[in-house]
Amino acid sequence: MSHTVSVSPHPSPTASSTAPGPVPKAELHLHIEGTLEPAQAFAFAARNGITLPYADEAELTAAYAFEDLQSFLDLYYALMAVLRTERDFFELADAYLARAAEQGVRHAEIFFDPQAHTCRGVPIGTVIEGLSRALAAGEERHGISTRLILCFLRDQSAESALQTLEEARPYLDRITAVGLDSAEVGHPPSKFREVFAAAEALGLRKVAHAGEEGPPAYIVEALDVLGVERIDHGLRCVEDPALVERLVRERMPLTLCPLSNVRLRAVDTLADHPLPGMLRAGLMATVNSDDPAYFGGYAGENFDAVRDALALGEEELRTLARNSFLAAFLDDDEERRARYLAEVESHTFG
Ligand code: ES4
Ligand code: ZN
Repeated sequence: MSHTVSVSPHPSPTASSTAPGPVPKAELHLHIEGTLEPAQAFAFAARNGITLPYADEAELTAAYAFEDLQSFLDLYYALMAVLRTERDFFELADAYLARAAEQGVRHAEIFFDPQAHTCRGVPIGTVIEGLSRALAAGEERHGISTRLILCFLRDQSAESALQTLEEARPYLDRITAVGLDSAEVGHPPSKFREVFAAAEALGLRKVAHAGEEGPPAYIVEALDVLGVERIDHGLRCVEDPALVERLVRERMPLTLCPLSNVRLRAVDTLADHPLPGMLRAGLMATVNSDDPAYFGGYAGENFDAVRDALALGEEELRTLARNSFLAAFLDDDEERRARYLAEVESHTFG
């Protein structure tokens, strides 16, 4: 062999950055409480003097065999008992941003559930100060721009949602949008007409979970009654061809969460996920992680899983990444959106 290979003791930054990494993407459907990893839950429990009803991480992880949305939510709310201080919320969000950055996430719009904390006596200010401090440092510490989305629990009353919006008033400079999550069936979007109108009047953007377990009619209500700008999940739109046509025409973003759909049995297996047909139909689909600590993966694992199970090609993956930035609430920073979109177009898949 006559080639001379120069080996430098420190790989140059250019050499390592030419290796194809994960495609740059925005995460638009991520519940920060759903990033609570078993090890972190035990660590927070220990320092807050809380005893979890599980002997160790393995026993806790074994409880992650869900039957449906409600069986997941029961554990999700129970484990939140370990989140008590501003430090807990800061560390939770900072740890998420670190993991997301490794997987090519450049921008994250993050849900939180204030009512799940205020009902336990944790003040909304503790939650928002901790999360927003981590998010504000996200760019410098992890190279990720962020937005914060306050979600109302739809299985709580409309009055409780209104009171939560009122409690959040002093912190609205930290909040971009409101959302709607938790147990869907029996709690249609129209129940929250008033609070979404109030949020809009305060200058907040609007999203809502719809069509995860609930029927396509809930997606229509979220659009027509709440005036949302993205549908979280929206999976069941495929049951209503007229609705699909409308969503395509309006270029309405859908924040799909494939691994969540498998774990909560919205689809039988990942190979049965309707994502490829949704893309072919022209729907503005995005791929997200929902509650990554519970559902087996962060944004990168969700991208990899759909690529492998659904045989998505480079152009479909590029479309998903492009859609994520097009659907992001970056209207106040179009230069940044353009930079992210240019990165997507020039990305080389490995
Ligand atoms: C959620 Cl997967 C899902 N659906 C509805 N609400 C939620 N809150 C956290 N994860
Ligand atoms: Zn969700």
